[in-house]
Amino acid sequence: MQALSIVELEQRFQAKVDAEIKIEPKDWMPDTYRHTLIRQISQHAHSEIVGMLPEGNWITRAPSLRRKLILLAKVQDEAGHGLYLYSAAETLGIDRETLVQELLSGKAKYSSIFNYPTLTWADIGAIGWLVDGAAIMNQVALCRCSYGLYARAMDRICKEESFHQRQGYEIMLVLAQGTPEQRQMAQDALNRWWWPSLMMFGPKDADSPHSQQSMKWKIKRVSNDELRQRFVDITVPQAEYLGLTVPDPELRLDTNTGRYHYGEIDWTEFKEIIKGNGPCNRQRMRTRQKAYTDGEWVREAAMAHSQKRALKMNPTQAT
Ligand code: BYC
Repeated sequence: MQALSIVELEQRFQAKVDAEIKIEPKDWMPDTYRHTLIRQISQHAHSEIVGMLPEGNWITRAPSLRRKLILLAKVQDEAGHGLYLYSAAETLGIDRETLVQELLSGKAKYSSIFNYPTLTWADIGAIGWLVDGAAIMNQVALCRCSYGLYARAMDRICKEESFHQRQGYEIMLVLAQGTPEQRQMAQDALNRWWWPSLMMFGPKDADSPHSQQSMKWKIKRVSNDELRQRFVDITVPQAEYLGLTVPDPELRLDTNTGRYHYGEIDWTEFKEIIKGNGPCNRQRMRTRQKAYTDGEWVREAAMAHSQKRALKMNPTQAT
């Protein structure tokens, strides 16, 4: 049988995507689809790993044993998501060490949100409520991603993220119903985390270089602006229930559409953060680099152990 040309292979591939048939690791796929997925999934994995740092900062200072246990579990979940996602990226033909080096050298991106500091305990509430809330909004759509492995990973991750969102909202609820100082802490955290949370969804659709192709390939199902709007529509009533004020003077409900109009995001701040100039970018990188160096002996020991085991199972491999 005559081999198919690249154009024919691409047509078949797109027909499969259009018919909602999942693409699996061993299926033929265009190189550009593969690279887009490696880029997105690895950025997502890095975000989970770097995302442990702002919250990890509060593990030793959680206000009670119960809060500490919950926070520990949440941060461990993020580590699990990161490892899970690195494995998903590896199925596309890239090895983990390369991905880790891209993060540590500053070449790879991770979510802008994790370059802001966690100044008070209320920030842990705001992260769970807003950051995990925004992450779920985005990731529920990714559960229908055309790459089957990523979609299935998202299914599981979303379940854990919804627990994270609930724990954050509950922290905010307790603070909002507490003393005037606690209410003020909750309001201050909302003031600082609101706009960075909206930036998590990425640039406006008109300025998003990858969206059009990713939507065609059904990697992305819903656009950056639409997800951001859905997040605002869901979150503003939650803030009202807490009795807190969203820090946006332009925010108003459009009674015709039932959707909120919100003010302009500071895109200059967003661009500076993703260029590496946010309040904590350098600190985050230093922490990851130190963790990598300090963990060298663990990796060596693990590799030696697995090589020894492999030899035991197959002694003919000995050189
Ligand atoms: N921050 O064309 P666009 C979590 C980049 S972690 C930094 O719209 P795309 C959690 C973008 O990468 C949740 N960079 O791109 C963990 C691209 O750069 P390159 C993280 C951003 O990929 C711990 C350029 O801007 N979630 O849940 O079509 C504790 C142009 O953008 C950002 C994910 O990673 C940003 N905010 O769409 C708590 C979800 N936004 O590659 C919670 C998976 C954009 O050209 N990722 N950029 O250099 C996605 O869904 C998509 O990648 C995005 C961007 C919607 C983020």
